[in-house]
Amino acid sequence: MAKPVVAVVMGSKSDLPILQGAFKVFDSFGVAFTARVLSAHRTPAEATAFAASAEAAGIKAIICAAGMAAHLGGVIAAHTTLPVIGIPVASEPFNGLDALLAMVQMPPGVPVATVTAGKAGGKNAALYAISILALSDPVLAEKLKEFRRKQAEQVLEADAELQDELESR
Ligand code: RP5
Repeated sequence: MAKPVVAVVMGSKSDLPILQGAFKVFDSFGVAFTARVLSAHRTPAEATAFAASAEAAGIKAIICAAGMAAHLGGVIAAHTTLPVIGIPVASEPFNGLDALLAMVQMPPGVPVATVTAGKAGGKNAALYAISILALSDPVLAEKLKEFRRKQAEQVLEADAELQDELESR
């Protein structure tokens, strides 16, 4: 098994469905990752110890998914200078607005890069982490460009399909 270069941290195992998209993206790009359930509130000592040791363990970016009073990204970012990417997770009663506001209100000096809320956030957080890794990895950079090319192709194919459907009405 390759040494993980990205860490995915979730505040609760209930956040896992959001992160399956991230795991899929990392697998398709061949990026080794580790994933942990660590909570800013329920296991603060373990969360901070993990953040403090991540850089020495070879981690280059940390993704944090959390809902409700989503302090996980902030707490992790407070204990490392690695890039931290936050995914706001929706929960009752405020549907993720609570987590989004918690993440985008980091005080100046300790940034958390907050991506799309919810399921799309899992995918985007992984792609963002890959774009960070790609700065010093030309093979990964080329894979990322290829991913964008394919994605554009799929949209153009869908558009052509729609034009055919409209013409044959
Ligand atoms: C947060 O509280 C977690 O990230 C999760 O989104 C939310 C609810 O956690 P559970 O009650 O499902 O464990 O810390």
